[in-house]
Amino acid sequence: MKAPEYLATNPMGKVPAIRHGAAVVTECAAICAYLADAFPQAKLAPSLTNRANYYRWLFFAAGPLESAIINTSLGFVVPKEREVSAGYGNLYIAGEAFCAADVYVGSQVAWGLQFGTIEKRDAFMRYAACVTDRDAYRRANELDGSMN
Ligand SMILES: N[C@@H](CCC(=O)N[C@@H](CS)C(=O)NCC(=O)O)C(=O)O
Repeated sequence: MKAPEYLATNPMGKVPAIRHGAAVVTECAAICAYLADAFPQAKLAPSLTNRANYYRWLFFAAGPLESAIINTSLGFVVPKEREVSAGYGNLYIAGEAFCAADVYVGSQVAWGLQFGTIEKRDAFMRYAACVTDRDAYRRANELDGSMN
């Protein structure tokens, strides 16, 4: 990736990069958007009137999400008082501790995994485990069970 031939394609020396005719595209999100437009028959780009969420998620994943994931993997924690300056704020559903939003979002995820309506991805499984591996969750289940 640092060889001159590859640097001629992507001067940053990073992957991925694609060449399509005369066009060179780097950056994952840009590649996705480019390919969706270049091959409309695949129907991967919504019509212009339905692009609000499409753009939001492409840009969110490319910017805040990538930063959050890399920063976390490097052990960099945004100081609480500086979260307003970070595009992603923090990694919690709401705030920095378990809360009612986790109860509800966690229940939706756990039920979805149980009923097969949510794909069993590692991240979803880990999140569901955090929510269900709690004394309060076990107590609530016992109470539910005793009412049958
Ligand atoms: N923001 C870039 C990230 C690209 C990136 O970080 N690629 C890493 C691999 S995941 C890479 O090529 N690292 C090798 C290097 O920098 O030498 C994108 O969305 O494509």
